[in-house]
Amino acid sequence: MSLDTTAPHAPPVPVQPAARPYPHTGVTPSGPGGLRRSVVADPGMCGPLASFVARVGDWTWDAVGRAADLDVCGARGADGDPCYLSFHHLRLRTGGVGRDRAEPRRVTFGDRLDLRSRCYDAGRLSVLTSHRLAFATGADGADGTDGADRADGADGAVGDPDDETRAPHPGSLRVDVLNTWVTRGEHGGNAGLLRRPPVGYDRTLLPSRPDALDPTLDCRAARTALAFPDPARAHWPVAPGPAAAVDHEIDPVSDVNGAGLLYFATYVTLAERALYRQWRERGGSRGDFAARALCEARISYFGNADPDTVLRLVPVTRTDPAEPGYEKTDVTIRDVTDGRLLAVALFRHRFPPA
Ligand code: KGJ
Repeated sequence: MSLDTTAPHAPPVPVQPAARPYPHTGVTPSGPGGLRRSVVADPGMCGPLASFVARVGDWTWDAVGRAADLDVCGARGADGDPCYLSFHHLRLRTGGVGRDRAEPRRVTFGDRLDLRSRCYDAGRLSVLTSHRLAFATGADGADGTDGADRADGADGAVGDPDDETRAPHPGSLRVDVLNTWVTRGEHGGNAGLLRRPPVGYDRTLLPSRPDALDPTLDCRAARTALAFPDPARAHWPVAPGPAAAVDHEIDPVSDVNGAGLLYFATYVTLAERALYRQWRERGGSRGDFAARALCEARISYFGNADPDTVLRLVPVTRTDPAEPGYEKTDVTIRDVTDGRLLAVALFRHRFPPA
């Protein structure tokens, strides 16, 4: 035990030693295509939503590599060219209400998290990975559970098809990610990626994706309607204020990944930045923007772009007429030069948390 010496005039306050180390990268297999991972949140995955999403991306590649028994980072096609397990669709949903909502931004240094992931064969060279993440309350589940129960609920095992479309439980969040194997076309560059399997990829090692987890129809609709289908909120009016299109020149300092592609998490950063700028132009404060609770974030990736490209982001925000602090924003990302659609994103926020 050590003593707090920062307040010399106050009686010494005993400081408890930090909990004993948690298995930082503890990973155990969990049924077909599945794994369970113990995580201690480190600075690299905390703060910006995109940092958290980037970590989910790393977990996804690792999970697929284990499930399909493949070196995902070193994958190459029959011609020897690199193949990338590209991010095609990502949907993050948070469980809980008010300040107890399990939001990525609530994750802070040292949090113990319990991750359950399962990879599914999603056809056409695609893999769907479903992640469920719960805040654990002690190194070994000091609340009397082992943390995993909190991720999945007591009433459904991971992999139970009946369970797969469930919204996340209070205290947990889920992220469903669709990845597709791609390579660069014969002219190189990022604009015309092609579907291509790497040598050694055996989709039969993965269980089949439950139909309810298939995002294809929604993504196809989003591509034409520039918003994901959402009949329950179709009556929400567009919030008054400027459309606030934001142009962004792809920044080689921060936007490009180690393979020279526009990083999938960068799309999230740019879309959120467009949202923030529009919020400010509507008169919202910095503090209020940060105080909003994220209910859902979703993005479909339709194309990539070369580093000299200028992107145009257009956010359209709608407000719940029955609860003015409840908003959703659809964001499109295009190549300014030819108008090519690169992505459609969605964010749903509640403010103030209730
Ligand atoms: N999500 C789900 N389904 C989709 C999506 C999507 N985003 N887009 C299209 N689909 C569905 C369509 O509805 C079609 O369904 C089918 O997929 C083929 O679409 O009508 P159906 O056949 O039933 P499409 O557009 O014809 O596919 P392709 O032309 O073959 O293009 C697929 C690509 C994956 C090549 C293309 O969508 C693409 O380039 N997407 C961008 C991927 C990307 O750049 N991601 C971020 C890059 N970075 C990373 O991934 C990484 C690893 N990183 O670290 O940054």
